[in-house]
Amino acid sequence: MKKKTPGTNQSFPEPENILKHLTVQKFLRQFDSFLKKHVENFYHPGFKGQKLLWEAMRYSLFSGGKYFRPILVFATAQLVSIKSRLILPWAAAIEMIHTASLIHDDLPCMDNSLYRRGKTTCHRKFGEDIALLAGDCLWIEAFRLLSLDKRKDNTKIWPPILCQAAGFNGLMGGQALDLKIPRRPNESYYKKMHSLKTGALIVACMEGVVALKKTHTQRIQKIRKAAPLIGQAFQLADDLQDAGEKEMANFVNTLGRKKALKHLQKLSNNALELIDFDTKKSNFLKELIIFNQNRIST
Ligand code: GRG
Repeated sequence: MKKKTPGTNQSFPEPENILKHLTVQKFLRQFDSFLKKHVENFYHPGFKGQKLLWEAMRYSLFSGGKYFRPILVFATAQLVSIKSRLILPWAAAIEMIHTASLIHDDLPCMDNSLYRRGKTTCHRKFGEDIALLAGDCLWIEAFRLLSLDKRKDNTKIWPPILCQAAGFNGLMGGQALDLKIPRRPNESYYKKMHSLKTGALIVACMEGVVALKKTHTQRIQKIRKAAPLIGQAFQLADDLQDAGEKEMANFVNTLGRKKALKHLQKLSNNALELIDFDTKKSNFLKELIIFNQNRIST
């Protein structure tokens, strides 16, 4: 079924249910068992502390996240014709870093959240000490996983991309900006914070795939340009969803829902235009961008 995307003259596949595609279902099955197998390997029976740590990591990793980032890795791999099994370690490492950041974000010294993904947060279930370690351990194990990849080139290509996305100029720097947010942040403050806190890891999802091609074709350049737009659009959609539910300082509450919606539409359309190659391979990434835009009811 085709649908006209609001604000464009282009027609893209209807993203009613992103998971309906058999190829995505197959990828998610592969991804889930790959991630589970990797995590099972840590298990060390007999000692309570390590057992709890392992349970806390599993509890948070497999707690019903959308897997937007692994799906984005897969969609990018489709676009540049890389087999999905080759990018499983990358998708898994990204999801581990993402989950680590959520565990830490929920801690009493940060957001002090009670629930995550509709379940009790990791620190309330396992204690703050074990939750802190579970977050730490997940991000260290993400890098170990990448270092185990059989293709030696990948073990050199991936870690710097992930360091950039998770560190000072990524998740952690963005979280610091969020913790010390001024009383009246302006638009550029939000843009900077979003691009680090959320955008950096989303950009990394795509960069870790296109970097394997080792080429700089016009197409690859366009995908690289689209990546930060998708990252910003994802955070904006998240803020738009939160704005109705929570009394909090965010882009939407500060600048107004109308402006935020317009901005989301512009970012999504620009990203769609950049990847509008005349090939079936780009359809899935397009659907993912529209899926994100449609998370919001206007
Ligand atoms: C330990 C790597 C590490 C980082 C510590 C705490 C921190 C620094 C960063 C937090 C960054 C953060 C919470 C960003 C928010 C990103 C975001 C929009 C999360 C929601 O993502 P979804 O909707 O969640 O994909 P699900 O639950 O579906 O996975």
